[in-house]
Amino acid sequence: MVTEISAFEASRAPRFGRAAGGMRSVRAVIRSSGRVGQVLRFAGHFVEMAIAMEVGMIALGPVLSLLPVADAVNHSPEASALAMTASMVLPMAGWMLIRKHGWGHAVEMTTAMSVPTLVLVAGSLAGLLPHSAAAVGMGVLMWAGMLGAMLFRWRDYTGRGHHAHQR
Ligand SMILES: [Cu+2]
Repeated sequence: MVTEISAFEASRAPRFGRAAGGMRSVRAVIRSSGRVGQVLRFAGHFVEMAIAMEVGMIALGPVLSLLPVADAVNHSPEASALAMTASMVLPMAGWMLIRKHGWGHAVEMTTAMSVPTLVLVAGSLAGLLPHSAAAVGMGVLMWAGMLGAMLFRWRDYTGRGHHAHQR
């Protein structure tokens, strides 16, 4: 019995060693200045901001429903697209400031993510576009805007550690 356990432990030990080594090399790749490291850090920043947006949407939804504007938001596709964009973009910008990306980049990304929706809302209210257009701005163009703003600043969002983002 004892020998069985020790044999089991012996067989597992190298596996843990390999796993630890694997973790170390994953970290080394993430920190490296190579292409793969850059892409991983870029993707990491994107995921962080996406999480801030989802958390904001989930957290601010109930708050919004308590406000006097709730009725307008529920009945107007334009108002609901604007409210949802704000509830996602503002926490994203806040998170960028916390992560020391700087005001410049936060404002730039906020603009890239909000302007398409504002344009579609304006067009919809003017009767030039269908009422459903506003939701396209929020659901698709907001994410495209975020990705675009990040690609535009590729070097800043692939930098190692958050100090790389400060100018
Ligand atoms: Cu951002």
